[in-house]
Amino acid sequence: MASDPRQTKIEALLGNETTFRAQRRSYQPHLCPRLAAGAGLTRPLEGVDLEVLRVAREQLPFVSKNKLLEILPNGPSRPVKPLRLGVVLSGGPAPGGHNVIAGLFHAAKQAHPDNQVIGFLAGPKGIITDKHVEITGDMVAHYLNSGGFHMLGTGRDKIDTPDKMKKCRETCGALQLSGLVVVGGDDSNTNAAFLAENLRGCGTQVIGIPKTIDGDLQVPGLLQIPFGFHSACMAFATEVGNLNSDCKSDLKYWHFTRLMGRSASHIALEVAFQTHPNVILIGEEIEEKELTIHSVVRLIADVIVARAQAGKNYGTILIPEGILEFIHEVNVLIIKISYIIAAYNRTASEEESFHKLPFEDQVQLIDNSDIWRDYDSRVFLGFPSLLQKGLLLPRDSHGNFPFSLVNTERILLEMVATYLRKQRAKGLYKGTFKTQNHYYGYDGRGTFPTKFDCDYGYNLGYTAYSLLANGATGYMAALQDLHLPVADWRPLGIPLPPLMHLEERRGRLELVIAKQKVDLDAPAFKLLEQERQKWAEGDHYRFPGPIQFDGPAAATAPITLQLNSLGQ
Ligand code: FBP
Repeated sequence: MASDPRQTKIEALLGNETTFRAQRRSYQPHLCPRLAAGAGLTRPLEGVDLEVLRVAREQLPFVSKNKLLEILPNGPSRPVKPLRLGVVLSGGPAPGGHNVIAGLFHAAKQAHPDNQVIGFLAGPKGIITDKHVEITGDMVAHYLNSGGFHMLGTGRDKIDTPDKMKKCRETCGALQLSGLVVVGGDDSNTNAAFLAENLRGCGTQVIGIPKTIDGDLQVPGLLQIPFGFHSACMAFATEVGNLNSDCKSDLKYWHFTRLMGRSASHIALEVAFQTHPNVILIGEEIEEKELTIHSVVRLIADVIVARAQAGKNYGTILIPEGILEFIHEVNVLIIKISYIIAAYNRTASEEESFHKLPFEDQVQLIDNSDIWRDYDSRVFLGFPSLLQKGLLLPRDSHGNFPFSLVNTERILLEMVATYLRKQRAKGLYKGTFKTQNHYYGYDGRGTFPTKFDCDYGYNLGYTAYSLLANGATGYMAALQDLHLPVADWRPLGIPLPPLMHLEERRGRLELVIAKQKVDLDAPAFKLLEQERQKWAEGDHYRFPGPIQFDGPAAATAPITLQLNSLGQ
């Protein structure tokens, strides 16, 4: 029967496929020469001192002996027997994750057509409960160069009990996995280190992949940035550039914009270079200068007052999501409340657990704690109620504070408005203060990857395969010299234990991968210091536009990374 052209047209218009996504699939990511020929050879890379803490040596005695590895192109061909490898996506989604799987899959198939890749579903829980699928060439082709973690899903489960570890061992043993690739941020790579130590018995090697849009998984000199950061920043920069465009046209709104990034302010810094806002807060600077929340409010208000005097009652303000952690008096309360909640929940029944209690009872419980001082109460009660409620939110399974759920931009906006009212009463402010508040976070981490992240993810997948094929375990795959063209990237295996330190989590010190904060001595921040006064006073807005995949605008890398590679 001849097809109905009207129906065909309707199906095309209403179908799930988009031209954009279909077009993206045709791009074959570029590989650096050291990986292009296959698994390659690993050899220790001398000259870099990686120290391991005693506590890491005690908890991870086997993998603590790992030496930094570089990967060289293929040496003499070796017999290869088929391998079965597992991969898990872990933590928040980050654009480029599907290309890590594609790189791992293609490298495995290139080495041996019978090699298999197993994908665990919904994050680490998929390993614990053995929920998996076999990854096929069709799946890889379908998801290539696309955003999100749809192929397998993700989750934040911490493998933190002997029972969970035993279940992981059973799953890997039953599936006869010779390798497991954990794609994740600091907490997921912490999981990877402990898995590597504990899965030796069943013959499963473990490699971590540096992923997080937050950009805080870095190793100075070895790993400049994790994958996903560039794409998320470009998605946020598109939005902020559009706000710049609106406020420069309509001349009437102050846009208070919060950007994702749980702790460090790498995202805000990158988006600032991409868009040139009027105000940019950097958490690490606030911490160094020991600013209180009221001085942060004043810092914003001063720019608003100065611009009003010049007749400019509009502008854009960038607020990193993790800023509260860097404001000392707020962070002290976050740490104390985390401790009190964890201590209380250890003995409370499920029905009476902290977050089942009414707000007033929660405050009372905190007030009664031995570690809570009168001073803490005064600070807490002096905060706007939005912030008070935010500080009590449930911590995640790793003990992290949920910064993404606190409307910091609204809290600051309201505090700035109050301050400006007082300034107006004193005759010091005569402007109009009309505002909009925005949050960009989940949208950016679900965006399509930039070409940079497509290539980066793909090369990381190949690097992971190479490390596994060469017998490595307890390493993070990395590529050096990301500021250069792909042809100059150099694949590495960075041992996980030297990246670990002790960190306060749920009131206890835990051995975890350390987050890297914005380096205030690096060129990028120094250049921001030089530029921002000009951006505050004038309208030097930059409009980066949407992520491109073709033409010269597609060939970009993070600005901060490029500035930092210039040296002082
Ligand atoms: P990862 O470190 O796992 O990549 O996740 C980062 C992040 O997107 C943060 O920027 C954000 O604060 C947090 O996850 C949100 O977590 P959740 O997904 O639990 O809401």
